[in-house]
Amino acid sequence: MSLPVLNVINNNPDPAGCKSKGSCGSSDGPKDMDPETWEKVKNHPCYSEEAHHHYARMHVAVAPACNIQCHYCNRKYDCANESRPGVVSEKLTPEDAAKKVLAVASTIPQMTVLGIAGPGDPLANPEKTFRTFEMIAEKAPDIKLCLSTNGLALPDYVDRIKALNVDHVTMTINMVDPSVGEKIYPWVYFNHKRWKGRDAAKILNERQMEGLDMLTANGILCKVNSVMIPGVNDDHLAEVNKKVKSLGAFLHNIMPLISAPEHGTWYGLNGQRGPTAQELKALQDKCEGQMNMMRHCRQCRADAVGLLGEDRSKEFTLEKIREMDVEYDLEKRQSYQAQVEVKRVETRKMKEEGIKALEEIQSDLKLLVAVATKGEGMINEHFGHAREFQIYEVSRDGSKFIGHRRVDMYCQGGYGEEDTLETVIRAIADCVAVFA
Ligand code: CLF
Ligand code: SF4
Repeated sequence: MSLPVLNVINNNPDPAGCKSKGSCGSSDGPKDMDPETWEKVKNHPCYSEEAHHHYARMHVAVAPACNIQCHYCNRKYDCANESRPGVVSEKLTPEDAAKKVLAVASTIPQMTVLGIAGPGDPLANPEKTFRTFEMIAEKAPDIKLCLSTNGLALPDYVDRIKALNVDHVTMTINMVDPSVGEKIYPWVYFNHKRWKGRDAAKILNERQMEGLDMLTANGILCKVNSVMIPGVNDDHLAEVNKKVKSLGAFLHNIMPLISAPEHGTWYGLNGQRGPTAQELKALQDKCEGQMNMMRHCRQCRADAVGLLGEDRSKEFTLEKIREMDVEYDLEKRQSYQAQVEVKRVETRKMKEEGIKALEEIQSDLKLLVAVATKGEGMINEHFGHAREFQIYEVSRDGSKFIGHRRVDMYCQGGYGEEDTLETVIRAIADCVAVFA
């Protein structure tokens, strides 16, 4: 049986993590957000934590080249700024990409966002990136356009981004101090020249700050991604957070470095570790008072398709989409999304009632709980079938999504796998309850 218990412990419609009690349930958006911004973020699964239970995004891998080198990247794979290392995407021409978007849009009506996030840097491949966006803006105008970049070329393209109504730009900013940056970036290619060391980091930093300033001035929402690298920039990211907030960034997504020797990255080969889940949470908590933090990122691949955390890319390979009979039906999409909205409003109402019921409780206690879910904000997954648990911090104020922990499936062919159980228990050992 599926239970809508997440209605009570989740679904703050405010991507900003609004703390005001009972005021966040309006379908018009949170009180502290202007309606124009709410309109931009409400169906974007990355910019709104609540939306990610209902709406999907897709990426098209049209941008192979990159103009910088990050120590956590191996060029054989996708851009690690928005992707797990070790993942390779099928590269597409803009024409194939447009066909793929229409094929996905007609199969998955809750797909609302098209992102270009690699496999290299979209703005190091401007013609392919913008040609793809142009075709989608023309053929599927209801789909939001989203771009992820390292920022080096950004100041040169803000006008074009604006002209195409790309409302969402993500920039990976790992430092605001070149002495930290030189430990992350061995070189950047700028003005027909390869720059190394501190000079390279200085150029990157200046271009990123200029780009962020320009985006904000043009009313384009900017999410900042930062890779947390213990011993390199972990103590520095609070300063990055302050700086990007002061320049008007909308959301900050601090992601863990994923590093292993088999990825063949400089960090992987040199034994650089990633942060633990607890270290990541502590840093996110520290920055949270200062600005909106994203905690539901899945570090998806450059050809990801589906809800965050779900991978349907295999259903839409080049070979398959070339054979598909694609019929883009705007009306059908809109009517499906209208049903989703009805569900969302109901869910928010139940959440408000749940929060009201807590009003009498006098306690500052905060507890972590683990939830097994297949999505849509429901507790609807078996314990043994869960491939991940969503972690929530619950208190009398309601609940806050903290992150997800990947696990191996406990149930194997109908039998519990005791070795796996041990690892599941370790993954959620800091939680006081499991909802499944
Ligand atoms: Fe893609 Fe990025 Fe747009 Fe989202 S992803 S380009 S903002 S549509 Fe989202 Fe994926 Fe995390 Fe990126 S979960 S890696 S934050
Ligand atoms: Fe790799 Fe992306 Fe960094 Fe370029 S920006 S080096 S593709 S991680």
